[in-house]
Amino acid sequence: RYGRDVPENTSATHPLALAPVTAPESSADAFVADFLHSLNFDRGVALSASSANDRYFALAHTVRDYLMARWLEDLRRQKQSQSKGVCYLSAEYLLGRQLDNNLLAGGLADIAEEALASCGISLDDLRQHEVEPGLGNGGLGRLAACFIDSLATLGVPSIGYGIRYEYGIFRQTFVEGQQVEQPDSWLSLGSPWEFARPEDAQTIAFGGRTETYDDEGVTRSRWVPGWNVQAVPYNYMVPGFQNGRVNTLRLWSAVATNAFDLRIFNSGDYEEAVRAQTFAENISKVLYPEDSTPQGKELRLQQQYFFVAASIHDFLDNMLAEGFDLSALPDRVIFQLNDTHPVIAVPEFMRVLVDEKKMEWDAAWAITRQCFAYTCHTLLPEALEVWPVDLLGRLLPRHLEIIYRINEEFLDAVRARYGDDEMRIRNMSIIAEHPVRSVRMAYLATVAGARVNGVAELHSQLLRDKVLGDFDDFFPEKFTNVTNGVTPRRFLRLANPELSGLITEAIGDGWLTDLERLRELEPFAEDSGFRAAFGEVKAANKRRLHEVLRARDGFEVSDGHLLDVMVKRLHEYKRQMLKVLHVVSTYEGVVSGRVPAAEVQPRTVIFGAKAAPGYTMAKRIIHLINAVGSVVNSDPRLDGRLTVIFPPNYDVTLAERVIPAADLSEQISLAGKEASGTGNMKFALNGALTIGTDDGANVEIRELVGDENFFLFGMSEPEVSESAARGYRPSEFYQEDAGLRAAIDLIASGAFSRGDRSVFEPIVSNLLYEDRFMVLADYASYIAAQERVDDAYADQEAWTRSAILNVARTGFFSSDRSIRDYIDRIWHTPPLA
Ligand code: CJB
Repeated sequence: RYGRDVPENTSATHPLALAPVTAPESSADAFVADFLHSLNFDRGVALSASSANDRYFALAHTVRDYLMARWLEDLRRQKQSQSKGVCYLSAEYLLGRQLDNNLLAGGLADIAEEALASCGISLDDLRQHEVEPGLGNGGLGRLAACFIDSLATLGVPSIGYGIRYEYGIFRQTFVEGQQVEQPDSWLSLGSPWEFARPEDAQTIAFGGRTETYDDEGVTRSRWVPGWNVQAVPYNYMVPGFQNGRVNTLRLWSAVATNAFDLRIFNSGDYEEAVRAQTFAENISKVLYPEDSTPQGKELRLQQQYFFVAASIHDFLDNMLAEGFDLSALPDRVIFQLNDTHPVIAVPEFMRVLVDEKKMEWDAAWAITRQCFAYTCHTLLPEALEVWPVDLLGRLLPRHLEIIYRINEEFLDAVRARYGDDEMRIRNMSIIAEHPVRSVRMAYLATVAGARVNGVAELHSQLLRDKVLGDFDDFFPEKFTNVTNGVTPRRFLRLANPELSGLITEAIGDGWLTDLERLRELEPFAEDSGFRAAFGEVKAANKRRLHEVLRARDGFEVSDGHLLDVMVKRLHEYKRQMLKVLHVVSTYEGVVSGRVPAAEVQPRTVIFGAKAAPGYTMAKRIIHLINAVGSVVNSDPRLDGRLTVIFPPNYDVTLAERVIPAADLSEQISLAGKEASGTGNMKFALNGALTIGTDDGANVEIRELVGDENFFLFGMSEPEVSESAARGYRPSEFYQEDAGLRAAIDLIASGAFSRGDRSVFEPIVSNLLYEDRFMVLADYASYIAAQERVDDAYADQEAWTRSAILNVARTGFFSSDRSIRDYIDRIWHTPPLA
């Protein structure tokens, strides 16, 4: 489907330039020739002298060449058709490795494997060579990566815009059980997937002041910036799944406008001469390793403005037809704001329309309100981004004026509706007065956006009821839900080839682009032969994971264990602590002699989690997990029946190995705190059963798979709210529950810290006296649910049946469905002709 009938270089003058751009011929022999050509001519080496990196690059370039003709065609069509498209604005794209995805999308995997084998090269070795671009923190960034895959697969005219961080999410190592961060220099050997386009650079201004001036009798405002940087775009192909479509991801890199000051350089002050360069280039230097808690850092605001300003100008300059009537923009583009990070795009867009294009304010505002939509990804109040007015005014003075005017007019409308209800006005103002005067970016996005969506049913409801309740009252028509999804190409087909093969054998391969068809697997749950094959796939995935963990980290994992997995960012609301208490309770039961080791269900618990470098409590919890692991794993009294493994540096590549092997998926956040979760979907689709609270998308997973195939525990969101309102006292749970008390006391005793009680004391006292996320309140219910897990796992036939039903019933969670929902509920984009 990536055939050869592609566009003509219609504007060129040489007769040969009128010939179609042709894709190479798809055969193993042709592939060998192209691969060797790339090795010789792009890398400048002979096969016999080539390094693994040379071969990986040559392979990637060959794959690129096969996709190129379609990419050029799609770029041309998107520009020519002028139909409505999506600009997805996201500060993060957690892409994962590209090679396999692009081989799959291009339908080239078999040919490439055969071609390389004929040169004595293993495709698998080259796969391992790729350093994944970790340009995101966690769920939000991975969601953006799944969405661009689905946009391309569905053929939606779209472009993803973001930042080309020179350093992505840090590499996590453990030193004596504690997290140590190393820079992620993913570009040190270059990336074969990117195309620098310095000729499309945009100049991005900062600082300075504003002024008014007389424009032929009209008084206008303008920005007189203080300094600027160049935003250089890098394009990445985003191929659809075997549909001949290739979209674009465009990531911006910051470069100094003037590389250095030659006069100062010649005077010998080399440091000063390059100061401006360093300053400018810092903007895209490193991804902020925060997840859910914004850091009020000036550089972060610079990053945000840098990429959205570059993206808006890029779209207006390069994607619109000559003489485009700007009042038609709402029929041409929708800018989707992935959380609050890109929200500064709203005043930038207004500034362009009003100051640069000289449009009337009201007309510009009417356009803006239709051209943006906002996705909120959180419920934690502290995660709603705010920017101090001082900082924003210093960095972007004209934008601050525009925000003030938007707010003034909005509050006038609020007054017109509700009268002088000062409390309400204060609560709804885009400008917060306390503790410091700040701009509330989520409110700005809500006021400006045509639509505001949450990322799971419960989350969207709580947004309407609580976080943005006043806004829902004022603009009820804006609020909608789009439940998250994950791409089945990466997280089923590529991550779990054995299960994919089994599914395809049973129901054909239509499920890869129509995931609801997994329903057709339901009857196979009753088929003992299928169950046996399914069980064999799980066992093979476990063996494969064991090999990876052995090679990667030197872990030895036992066979025959229930594989219990909790992988996600380390955050108190996600409650890794609850999982630790379960492990400690099991351990304590055996070593105290209350439970014979022989009665313990053999389990391996795998954790994977990075903590934000400045998040002390999260880092302590990592330390505790490692400490518990080293004690539990080496205590002979457990008879090898309980193992805790915490491979460092959990990333997309490791996720693709861990998830297909898991039996049990831990989704145990306090109800009302996890907006959606997407790991939960990946596990269910790969046949793990979930132990989870009624939170985020767990609610929808449970509804779909059925109560009997899901281990529910814990308080519901209304119960959590009631408990908080009554005044939550965690120590009461400690007093009343002997098992809980024994587990906490064991941690407090220094049993996991060589007798030093001080090491984990902050964790213990936090649990006993604060416990903001109510770990102790849900402990008993969690332990009871884990006992149900043990009982269920003892009946392997029934367990496998449930696992198959999890796969069969979770097709809803394809990101293709999410994108269709965005199209129906928010974007209203037609498919590209
Ligand atoms: N999320 O990953 C992040 N980072 C944030 O700063 C805020 C939210 C997560 O987004 C995911 C995608 O929507 C959600 O599934 C997840 O619940 C949320 O925590």
